[in-house]
This record gives sequence, structure tokens and C-alpha cells, in this order.
Amino acid sequence: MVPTYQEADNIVRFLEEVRHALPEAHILVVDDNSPDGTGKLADETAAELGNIEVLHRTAKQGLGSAYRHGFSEALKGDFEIIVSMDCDFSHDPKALPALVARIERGSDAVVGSRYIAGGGTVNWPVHRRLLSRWGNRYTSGVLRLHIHDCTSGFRAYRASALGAIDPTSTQAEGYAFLTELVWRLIRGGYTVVEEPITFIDREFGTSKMSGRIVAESMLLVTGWAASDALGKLRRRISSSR
Ligand SMILES: Nc1nc2c(ncn2[C@@H]2O[C@H](COP(=O)(O)OP(=O)(O)OP(=O)(O)O)[C@@H](O)[C@H]2O)c(=O)[nH]1
Ligand SMILES: [Mg+2]
Repeated sequence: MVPTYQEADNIVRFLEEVRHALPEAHILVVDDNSPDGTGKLADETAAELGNIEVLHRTAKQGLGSAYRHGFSEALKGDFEIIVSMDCDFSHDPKALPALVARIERGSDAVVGSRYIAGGGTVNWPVHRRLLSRWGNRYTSGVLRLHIHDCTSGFRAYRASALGAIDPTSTQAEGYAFLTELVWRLIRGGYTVVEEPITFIDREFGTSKMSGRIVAESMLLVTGWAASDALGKLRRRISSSR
């Protein structure tokens, strides 16, 4: 499942490389009516390569909304494993088999991680690196998660685990959506592991990162941490009664 907005410079090669890396995979593109014609290019490539579906939405509605739509569509199908990734080659299609293999070996979800041994970022400006690294430190710290890269969108899920935590009931608009899924999976008792990836900054197309979605992430993460703490307190009070 790949959300796309303004990826005309990347979409065709992206679909070709994913097909090459995982020839059996069905590919779902979720495009928000990109003015640069990404959706049309995806349709044309789908006609050529086959086994590609393009979901055309009417307007840009944000990453969280695109994921919710795409996952609900994917969960209707008879798939064992659902993978998500970005279209801009920050997520290397060549890493796909390694992610899928971790699910086949028994994990419920695997996060492609920049922040464990063997992982990293290339060509990312220093302000983006710091924001992501410290945002992730804050997130895993306050939510007490063992995952070092909660905002990585390069992931594979066992479809049954993803369906069980009902991704359509999440609310985040931006990348906080990704943290919410990790948090729900771990709280639900599912096995979430990390696989090192090298994240390469996009060469083509423009970033959709904004201050608003950074602020949303900080607020939501803090709210989830507070709800965790409240739940713990409630359990402690009821067990001491
Ligand atoms: N359908 C849809 N896709 C989106 C939207 N915003 C971003 N995307 C896609 O989601 C993927 C990740 O995008 P973002 O995490 O926003 O980041 P980015 O635009 O790649 O910016 P950088 O982080 O600077 O690379 C890319 O494939 C984008 O094309 C959106 O509103 N709707
Ligand atoms: Mg990107």
C-alpha cells in the first residue's frame, strides 16, 4: 500500500521496482487526486504491469486518512501480509523481501528502522534528522515502547494483527498515525520488531512535511502517554481496594 501525493517523478519507477522486488505482491496506490497526474501515471503503469489497483480520492486529505482508506481496502482482500511504504524512494524497494521474511518467521509487525544498529539516514538535512531522532526519543520514552522508530512508514504487518487493532478507528492526520498503530499493537500484545533500513531523502518531488503535523504528533503522543498513566493508576486503585 503506497499513499501518493505529487509523485509524478517517482511513481512509474516505484511501481516497476516494487514489482521486481516482490513479483507476487498486489500493489495498492492511494492517490489524492495529485494535480501533477500521479494517479493517471499509476493507471497507465497498472494497465501495463497488471496486479496493481489505484484508489483515486477526490482531494488531498492527509497521510493518516490515506492510510486508513488504503488499509481498510487491503483488509477486505484475502492477504496474509500488508506492507506500507512511501513512493519517493526514501524506502528502498530492495528491502521489501527482508521485511516480509520477518512476518513469515513469526512477527506480527516489522518496522523498518533508521535508529537501530545497521540503520540510518542519508542526505537528510540536519534539522529533519534532529526533529525525527528527538521526536522518536520522546515518543518511545513517554509511551514506554521498545521501538526506536515509531514514525517510520516502511512496515509489514500480519493482516490479522492489523485488522484486530482496527486502523480505521484512528484519528491522526499526519505521521502520528504510524505511532498510534505501533502503540495499539504493543498494548494489544502483538509482537512488533524492527529491521534496520537506510532512509534516503527524496531526490525528486516535494516534501509534504509541515509544522502542523509535527505539533499534532507531539500532542497526540503526550495524550496517549497520559491515558496510559491514568489506566495504570486506575488498575492500581482497584487492586488495592
Ligand atoms: N494520498 C496521500 N498521500 C500522501 C499525502 N501526504 C503525503 N503522502 C504520500 O505519503 C508518502 C510520505 O509522505 P510524507 O511522509 O508526508 O513525507 P514526504 O512528502 O515524502 O516528505 P519528506 O518526509 O520530506 O520526504 C509519500 O509517498 C507521499 O506522496 C496525502 O495527503 N495523501
Ligand atoms: Mg518522504
